[in-house]
This record gives sequence, structure tokens and C-alpha cells, in this order.
Amino acid sequence: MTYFHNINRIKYEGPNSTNPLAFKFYNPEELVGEKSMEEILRFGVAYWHTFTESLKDPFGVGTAIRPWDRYSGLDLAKKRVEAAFEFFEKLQIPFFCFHDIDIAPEGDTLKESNQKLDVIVAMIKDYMKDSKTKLLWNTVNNFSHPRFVHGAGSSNNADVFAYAAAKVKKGLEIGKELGAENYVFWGGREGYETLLNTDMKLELDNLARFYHMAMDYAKEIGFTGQFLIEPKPKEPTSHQYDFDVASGYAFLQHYGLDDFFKFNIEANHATLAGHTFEHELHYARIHGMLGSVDANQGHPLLGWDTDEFPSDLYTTTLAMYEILKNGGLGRGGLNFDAKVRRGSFEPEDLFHAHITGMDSYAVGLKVAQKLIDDNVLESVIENRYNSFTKGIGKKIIDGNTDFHQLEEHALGLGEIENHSGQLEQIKAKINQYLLTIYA
Ligand code: XUL
Ligand code: CO
Repeated sequence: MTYFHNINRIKYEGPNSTNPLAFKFYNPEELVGEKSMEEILRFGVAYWHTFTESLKDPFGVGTAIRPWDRYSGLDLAKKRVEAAFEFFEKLQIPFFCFHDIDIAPEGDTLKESNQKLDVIVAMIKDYMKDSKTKLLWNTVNNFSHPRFVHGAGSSNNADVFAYAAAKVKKGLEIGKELGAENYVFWGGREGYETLLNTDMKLELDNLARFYHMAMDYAKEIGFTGQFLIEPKPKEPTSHQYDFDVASGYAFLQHYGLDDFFKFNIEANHATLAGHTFEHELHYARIHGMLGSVDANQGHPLLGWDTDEFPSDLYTTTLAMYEILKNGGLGRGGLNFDAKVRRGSFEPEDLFHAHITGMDSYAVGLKVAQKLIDDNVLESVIENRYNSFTKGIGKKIIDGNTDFHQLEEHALGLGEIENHSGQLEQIKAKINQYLLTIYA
């Protein structure tokens, strides 16, 4: 059975193509530096937004027209798998990602839920045999069901802690079974509403216990995927524990988890935290903690997680700059944790959305590589900090000075001379690179 009848395999047709169902910039085989676009970008489809999402919002029901939606229960889950692999094949996308409840409906008991998962996981495994699409990461949804009302690993209720642990245990087994490259923890409700009823210390300690046990279990069963924490500052809780990379890193270090985990950084979560996307990528990179990316974008006028498909070339350029400076994403990838708008409810829109995201990152990659090749930003930065390459600056860097000597140096100074940060000039340069990359 096919679901996207009038759509053929999406091909690269170049920047001048007028075919909306073609890549204009993403050419999987094209080399950028030493690797192909496909190898560097490692795109992934988010199962939840593409195959499970109904496009409902707080004010209205779902609008999505999906050819598989006339089915229900386990049948629906099976049709979604068929549709998913047709979609992956037509898009030639190398990866996908899912939560447990995206792929299979929950049963009345944990045991029943696991049985349903087993059926669908076996089916996915079968489809993966004939597909080039691999599992970038899986995770479990420990936030939607009412039992998680007070959290999961940070819940006040030990039974909920145990239930959440059992779901992650199953998630790791599934990850191993399907050869997942990573396993993601997004702390949906790992946070709190108010300190008036919260023991924050106990919740944080428990969350760390939870992650340690997950780590132990992964080792026990020989699951070798990379563990990733996905920070988000708020929504659904008002104070999320993994607020951003910096606070997440402090948490991991404090509890001795930093050797085992890296971060899955989502663009829209970065902006919700009051950061730029590139800030989060950069912070993770300079600490050796950049693991993977949830590629989406927020709406500049809305203060919540709108999960739009990425189309802002300035942001994709600066993101790819960080990723290239990181030496790539290793086992990570660019997962489109993004959904089509409620008004884009036709099945074909799913293709247009992914084409837009993939093309936008392809452009960002090419511009970023050229900025690096031409040493554009590095030369500005090198020049800006050159006071630390000689004299008293070099002594500071080498640890060869103290407050006595620094005071002596300061007393001997006349008027201190500073230089322009050249921001406008740098922005003009980036615009020039963006506008001439395909000239
Ligand atoms: C929620 C979010 C999640 C995680 C996986 O904002 O980003 O979909 O990516 O649980
Ligand atoms: Co995400």
C-alpha cells in the first residue's frame, strides 16, 4: 500500500529548478570540505511530528489530513510504519527518531504497552533491513500520561519513578534492538511549578539517580548509543531542571555524569532560554559536549515552542559554523523536531517542509564552510584577542603573573586604547557570503 501516491523520489535539481518537489541546494553527494553533504548533515525525520501529530493547538482540534488516519489502534500504528518508510525512501533521508508512544499505542498496563511495542519494533526492524534509513535516536514519553503529572525521574511519587524507569529500560532495549546511534532524555516534566510544595534537592538527587541507573542498564545490556540530555528552560513546567546547556552541564558534572552524556540541542529551546541557537551549540562545543541537534526554529513573535521547520539561512549558517568547528556531529545528526503549521494540513506539505529544512541547512553548511576556509570570523577573533599573545597578556595566559605584578603593570599604563569590535562590518561580510555562495 502507498500513502503518498503522487509524489516521486525527491531529487536534487539545483538552485534554478522550478519543481517544488525537488531539492534546490541539498545535494547529498556534493562534497563540502572532505565529506559529502549527506555525511555531514545526517538529517532525521521526527516520527511524532510527521506521522503521529494531528496539528491540534490549545484552541482547536487537529487539522492534519493523513491517509493512515482511517485506521485505529495497532492497525494505525502499523500503517504509520508503512507510511514512514515510504516517506523516508522518497526523501532519501538517512535517519529517523521516535518516542515509544509515537510508534505504538499504550495498553492498559505496562506489560500490554510493552507487548504492543514489541509488535511494532519487530515491524520497524524488518523495514529497516531494506531501507537506508537508520535510527538516530529513540526516547520514551514520560510526560504526556496523567501519571507523570508531577514529573517522572523527579516525581514526588516513588511508584512513578519506578514506572518511568521501567519505560526507559524498555526504551534502551528497543534502542539496542534497532541499532540506535543515541538515546535522548528530554525532561518533559522534570522540573517544578512552585517551591511551596517542592523538595528541589531531593528531586535533583533523584534525577541523577535515575540517569545513573539508566547508564548502568545500558552498560549491562551492551547498548552502545550515545546518551544525550536535551535542555529546555520551561514548558510544560515553569522551571525545568535542564534549563540550558550551561545549567545541564553543571548538573552532569556535579553528579558525575559528564563523561557519559552529551547534549541534544534544540534551536527553539535555546531561544526560549533567552539564548541564540549558536550560543548553545558553542557552549556545548567548547566543553566537548555537543552531541546532536533538534533542527527547528521558533517564531520571533511567539514566546513558546512553535517547532517550525528551519528556513532562516542566517541561523542555519551560524549553526553549521559551530557544527563544522566541532568537527561534525559524530554519532549525532540534525533531527527535524519540527511540525508543519496547522494550516499546512495536506500530506504533501510534509515533503515541502522537509525539503525547506534540508535545503536551508545545505545552504548554511556551504556558507559556513566558506567562512571557515576564508578564515573570516577566526581572523577577526584572533586579532581582537591579540593582547594575550604578548607581554602581560601572555603572562596571564601562561599563569606567570599575580595581582602584585598586574597592579604594577596597571600603574605604569597611560590612557588605555581599545579597538572597534567591527560588528557591522562582520555582518556585512556574512551577508556577502550568503548572497554570493551560488553566484
Ligand atoms: C519537546 C521536545 C521533545 C524532545 C524529545 O519540546 O523537543 O520532542 O525532542 O522528547
Ligand atoms: Co526536541
